[in-house]
Amino acid sequence: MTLDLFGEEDLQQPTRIDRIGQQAWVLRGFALPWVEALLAALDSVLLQAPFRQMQTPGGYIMSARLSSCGDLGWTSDGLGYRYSPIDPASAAPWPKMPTTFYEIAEAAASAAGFADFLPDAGLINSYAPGAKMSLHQDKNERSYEAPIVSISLGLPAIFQFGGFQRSDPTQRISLFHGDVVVWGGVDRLRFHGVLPIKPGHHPVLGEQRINITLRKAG
Ligand code: MD6
Ligand code: FE
Repeated sequence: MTLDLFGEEDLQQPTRIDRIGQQAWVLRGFALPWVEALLAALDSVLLQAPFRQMQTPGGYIMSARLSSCGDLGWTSDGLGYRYSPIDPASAAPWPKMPTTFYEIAEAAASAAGFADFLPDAGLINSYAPGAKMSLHQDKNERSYEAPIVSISLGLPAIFQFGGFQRSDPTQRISLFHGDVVVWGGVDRLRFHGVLPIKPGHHPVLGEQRINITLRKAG
């Protein structure tokens, strides 16, 4: 047996954890140990299902571009939002959920107190500078029992985390490359959004922020 005194584990920063709700947590840098594998897997998903712009049910064009992977992907056609097993752009099933996505989802959920999280939908948002996400609730999933795990990559964002009414006050939380937000339980239906992304250049992702949310939708 060899003693690995200075293995990778020993060189990692301990994760900083910020609590933003009773069952909502920001795990700072949590995805960094996986980030190379994560980006490679993301490239492969995006080759099969490229980012596209979508329309809200109100007829607006969303400023963030979207793709999906897993058994269920997110579609919006002006008639409403829904999860679908088929990517309307290719008329084929969504790309498989990469192993790295499962690993991060399970590890982050578990660190936040949610055991055995097994997502079936991975939503991928790309934000160019100026793009935003208005306050919304994630409520198109069949059940709200499972948490949501959200991975931030690239340019930083200011995340708004509110209450159960759109007009409730919001916390503003900066999210950086590698940060993971996990929320569920009593906080699962809180309104949240992303303020317009500030112009900038990220050394790995360039002029872009990518957010991956892993969910149990079906
Ligand atoms: C974003 N995220 O961070 C947008 N939803 O770009 C979300 O809308 C979101 O981060 C549910 C849970 C976590 C999230
Ligand atoms: Fe959301």
